Amino acid sequence: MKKDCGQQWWKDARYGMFIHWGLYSHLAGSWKGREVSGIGEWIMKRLEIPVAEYESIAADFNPTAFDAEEYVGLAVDAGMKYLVITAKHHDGFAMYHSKCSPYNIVDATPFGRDPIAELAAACRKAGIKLCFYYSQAQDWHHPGGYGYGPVPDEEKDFRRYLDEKCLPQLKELLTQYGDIGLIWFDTPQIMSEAHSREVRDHVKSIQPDCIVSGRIGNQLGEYMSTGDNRIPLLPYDGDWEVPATLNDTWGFKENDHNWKSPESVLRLLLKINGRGGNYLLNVGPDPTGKIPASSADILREVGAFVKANGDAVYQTSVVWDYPYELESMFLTRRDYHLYLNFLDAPQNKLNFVLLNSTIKKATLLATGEELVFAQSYTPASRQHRVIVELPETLPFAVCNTVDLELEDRIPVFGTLDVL
Ligand code: JFZ
Repeated sequence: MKKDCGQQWWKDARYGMFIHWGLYSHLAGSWKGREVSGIGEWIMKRLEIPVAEYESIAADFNPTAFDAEEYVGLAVDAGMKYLVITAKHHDGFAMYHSKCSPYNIVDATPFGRDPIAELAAACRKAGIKLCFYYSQAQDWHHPGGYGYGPVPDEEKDFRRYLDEKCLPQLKELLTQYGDIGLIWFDTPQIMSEAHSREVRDHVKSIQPDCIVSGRIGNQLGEYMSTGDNRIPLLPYDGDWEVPATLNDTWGFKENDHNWKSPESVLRLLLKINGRGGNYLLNVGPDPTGKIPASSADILREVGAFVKANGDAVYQTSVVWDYPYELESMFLTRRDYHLYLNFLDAPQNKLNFVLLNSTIKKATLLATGEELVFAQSYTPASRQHRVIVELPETLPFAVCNTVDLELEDRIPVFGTLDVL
């Protein structure tokens, strides 16, 4: 069945911020001199830290540099429209004030503040949609949760976990912080269809407009989530999102400096948008509660482009019948407009084939400057060609956008096989 999340704000948003933040952030990727390989938020499981020892991290967790306005301000500067924060990851620790489990940031740490309440206020002020990640199946702290070490999964009383923790915590999250855009469920593992349905219905009974993400399990999510940085190879007819890291971990690791360049982030964003998807890009706050400067710098640089060229990003629809991929130009579209997002332009020209629609006008999107263009047709090869002349200096170093206003509401493309 075609996935349709039913929420226009999400379809229009196209770009969001993922935040992985929890007790694991305090460890920054190592514990007792051992470094975790791979993703940092899995440190408890990967290094087999006993529950009681992992719990004791809470006593030292004091991320006083956390500033909700700064997080939300960064999302705004980045051009992102929604924010998904880990309310509870697999480690079972609640990053908000939970009344049904004392294992939470307010009751178990010297920090004592509820960052989710602070973020909710900042998001409301800035017009950013607040959303939660919630690990509904894995809980390494509750005896009934999948992955809880001391009890084999086959012997888990998952019902007890659902009743004591998962369902009541979801209720808290959906009643304590105003309207929630979506809940990003994850790793359903062996959850039965009845359990996935129960969790989904529970969310909908409290906030009917809250979207239930792809990984609720048993095909019951309202949109499709891909793997980390993975773009579907074939067109996907429905709502989908790519969750993606900026380096090689979701939770902060002090030794992971493998940052993607602003250029590769932009390439991903535009490629995803052109194929009709949303891009959910992750940041991992450090032990002090700050988003690393290297992440913030990348997001701001990409954000400058996105803000000046928002028409080519937000509210865009899929352009999927363009017959091949261009190496350094990404097409996006929106009502009568085809956007040519290009990373480089030899001889100050864009020169490409197979757009059959008639162009009414060409402008440089960021400045509104009108551009000279020519369209030609070669009958022998049945090939349409477009040449757009660009100004000598362009506003952005990495990527710029030409806005083609077309006669057709949906662009018509030729096919390669006539060449
Ligand atoms: C999961 C989590 O285990 C991980 O810690 C992080 O939160 C990430 C966003 O989600 O990891 C997954 C789950 C599914 C896939 C990839 C990573 N997948 O389907 O490709």
